[in-house]
Amino acid sequence: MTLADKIRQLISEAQEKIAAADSAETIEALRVQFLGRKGGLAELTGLLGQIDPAEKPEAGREANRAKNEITALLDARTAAVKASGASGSGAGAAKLDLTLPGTAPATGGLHPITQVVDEICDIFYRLGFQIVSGPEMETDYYNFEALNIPADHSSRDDLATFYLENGKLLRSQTSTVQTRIMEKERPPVKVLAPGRVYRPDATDATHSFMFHQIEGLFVDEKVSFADLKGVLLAFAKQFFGSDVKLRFRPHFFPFTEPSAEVDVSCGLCKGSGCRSCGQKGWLEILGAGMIHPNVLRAVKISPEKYSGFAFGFGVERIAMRRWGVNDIRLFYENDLRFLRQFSA
Ligand code: 2U9
Repeated sequence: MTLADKIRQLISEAQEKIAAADSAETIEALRVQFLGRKGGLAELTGLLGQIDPAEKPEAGREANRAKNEITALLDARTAAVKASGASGSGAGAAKLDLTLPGTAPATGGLHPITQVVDEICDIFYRLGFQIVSGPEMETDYYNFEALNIPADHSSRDDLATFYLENGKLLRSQTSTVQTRIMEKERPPVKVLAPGRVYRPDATDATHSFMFHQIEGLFVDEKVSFADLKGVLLAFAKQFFGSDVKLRFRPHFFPFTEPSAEVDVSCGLCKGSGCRSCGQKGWLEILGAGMIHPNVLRAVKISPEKYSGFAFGFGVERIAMRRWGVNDIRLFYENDLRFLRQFSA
């Protein structure tokens, strides 16, 4: 056996022993055994001077390889043993304690607004509504014109809508989505459009330049105001609780006629009046009405044959009611102390 063969044998022996080492102490002992001043490799390289000069170059190369390889194996094994937590088996050494409670991995949670949107979509989905979405950058036509909003209406003012340099605007309501759907599809159309809307309001505790809306719409033959009340009551009972009551107050919207603002009975005082509802017993949650004939005509649906209802609400407002949040800005500040309170 040449000296080079002996060195190769030493490498295999080292590989085997290092792979089986399970503590820092054993690894250190192997380092001394193979690479120490009086170790296996030193002993073999000490023989270099006595061998046939023809065998020297190969033996020299193998000796170098042995040093590098064994060092790398020892280092890798040290890292592996450290990572597994077993740093030693001797007295005083920390051992892997399988009875210790584990460290829970850090997990995220859904944003409270997302939670409310998901829950509301879920309820309307079960009532037969299809969930749809559309662009946030819109045209004047879909945001105003098709919705029967007159040219001089205050919501068209540039203090009420964000106009863009490309002639488009940031939608100020999600009704744009339903109009796009009605253009493409024929009744029955039963859709729910959740999404972000933008209005250049000065930011304060109850206003934000961006918020979330959910609007729904149902168009078919013989859809009546009674259907609207039935659907909204079914929703309110699932979302707020089965003993909730609804109150419809007459209102005006250009895109619905007749229109109403809808209140829910206060969940705290059950209608008798308390601080939470400002002694009124009712909380306003949404707007609704029968789709204006002009809106149906704009999408070439005959108001003589078809009718429909629509409704809309602000998600932040409902989320604030649900959790008693008193400042809308908290939803957008990414403050984990606030957000963590909503992770399920
Ligand atoms: C089409 C036609 C009509 C959707 C409706 C409301 C009433 C409403 C507001 C509630 C608070 C918006 O977020 S908010 O500021 N919405 O009161 N929205 S009826 O009517 C439509 C929708 C689509 C084609």
